[in-house]
Amino acid sequence: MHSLDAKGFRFAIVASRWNDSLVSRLIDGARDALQESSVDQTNIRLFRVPGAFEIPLCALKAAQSGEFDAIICLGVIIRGETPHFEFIANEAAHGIALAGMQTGVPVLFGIITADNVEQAAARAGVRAENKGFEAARAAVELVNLYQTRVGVRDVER
Ligand code: DLZ
Repeated sequence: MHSLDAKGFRFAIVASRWNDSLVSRLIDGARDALQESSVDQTNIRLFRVPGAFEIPLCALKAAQSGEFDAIICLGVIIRGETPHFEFIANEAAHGIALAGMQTGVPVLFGIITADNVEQAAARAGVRAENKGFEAARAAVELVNLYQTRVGVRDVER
């Protein structure tokens, strides 16, 4: 595990409301990871969308705004009895990748895709067992790698 700091960088969390009790745990995990990397609470904005299908557009708009150095996408998609799961999961993954490629802003995939609630809950635990924590750690690594706001870091330290 790296111990990078991300002080001065700004993050958006885009989180869906479906399976909210689990998504809330992902949001907590992401906030924990950012806090551990010295990110100020005021530099974290949370946007909520109805379901995972709606995450990509919100992520794209956040990335296009120029207000954020990375976007962390969080959601929980649980397989049901219809092909809904495949459509939603595929579009969410594809749209999130596209948002990053179109804007050059790192857009992280912190979406659990699980066969059932138990599987999903196991991925919404603590630290390394939490997809939100994991995605936020990756975001911290990437903002350091790309230094999106070259110069600002030095001034703020
Ligand atoms: C409709 C739907 C279903 C069946 N399952 C999920 C899910 O497990 N996780 C999730 O985030 N969203 C789900 N949705 C909602 C869709 O993502 C979307 O919000 C609606 O189809 C409206 O566009």
